[in-house]
Amino acid sequence: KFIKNRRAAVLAFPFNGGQGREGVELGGMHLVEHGILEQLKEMEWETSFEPNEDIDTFRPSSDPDIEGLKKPRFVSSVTKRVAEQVSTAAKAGDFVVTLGGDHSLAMGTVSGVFEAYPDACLIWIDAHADINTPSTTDSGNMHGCPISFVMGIAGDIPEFAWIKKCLLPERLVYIGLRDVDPAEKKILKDNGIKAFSMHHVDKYGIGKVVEMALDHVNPNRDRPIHLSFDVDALDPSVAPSTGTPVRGGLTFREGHYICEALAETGLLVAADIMEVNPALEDEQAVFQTVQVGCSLTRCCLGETLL
Ligand code: HAR
Ligand code: MN
Ligand code: MN
Ligand code: MN
Repeated sequence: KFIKNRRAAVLAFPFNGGQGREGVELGGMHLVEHGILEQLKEMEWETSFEPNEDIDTFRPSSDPDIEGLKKPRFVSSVTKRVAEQVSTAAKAGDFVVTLGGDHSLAMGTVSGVFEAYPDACLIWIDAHADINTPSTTDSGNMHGCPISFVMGIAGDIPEFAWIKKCLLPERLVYIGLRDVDPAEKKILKDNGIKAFSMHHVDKYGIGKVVEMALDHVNPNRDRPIHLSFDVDALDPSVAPSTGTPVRGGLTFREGHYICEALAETGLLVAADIMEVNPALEDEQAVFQTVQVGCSLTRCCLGETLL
């Protein structure tokens, strides 16, 4: 009902400025080289593709830390561009697929989706909560902070003044968490944010967890859904080529089930596939990670097993 004309806008952002490891900027193009655009066409989606090859021109000549945040101006200018492209495509009724790049890009994808669909909800699949504020982050890496900015709890930083407080705590739900900083646990608790960790996946099974997650953020099944999928939510045996792998993650099927079940609602309007880093691990590991990135994307766009 939200997606018109079965058109998918695929946006790649070759960006690594939200964290410290080179190579994550190559993730999106690897999915494209692996054939994601042809695969979506095969599924009868009309596709457009924007590679954003000029992203390095957004890098400021000087970018000192702000409140401990690293490369803040670079992150801000790139994610502002992300937000513009995402909201334009979403307002046109396209399904928006954003290929990272690191997860700081979600400052832009969430801003863009909620600009087009203010009543949307956000389902965040990750080993990490990515909700650190400038005052709580230990690393200063902005891929650990995007949610605090779109939720309006990051404090007033002029360089990020373009970001609107667009995400209410009750419109966010997490699945897959297992490496959450103590200060982030407090933020989740203080804001009453719903989160299903790997403990809950073990306890209830992924089918029940997805149902409970939807019941929380989308009880009447009438809101548009934005899925932000960090491939490090998957177990490192499934998606090894990523910058911050954590043991004990989602299985191959659990990851795909989430995408299939959300596609099945008919409410999914945008999907981010983030943190694929083809510079990490061996050739076989990279192939496996890129391949799983492609198959998760296809599931988001409605691929089924039967
Ligand atoms: N919580 C840590 C930090 O803020 C690590 C988070 C980063 N890793 C990610 N994000 N890939 O999902 O630095
Ligand atoms: Mn390559
Ligand atoms: Mn993440
Ligand atoms: Mn993560």
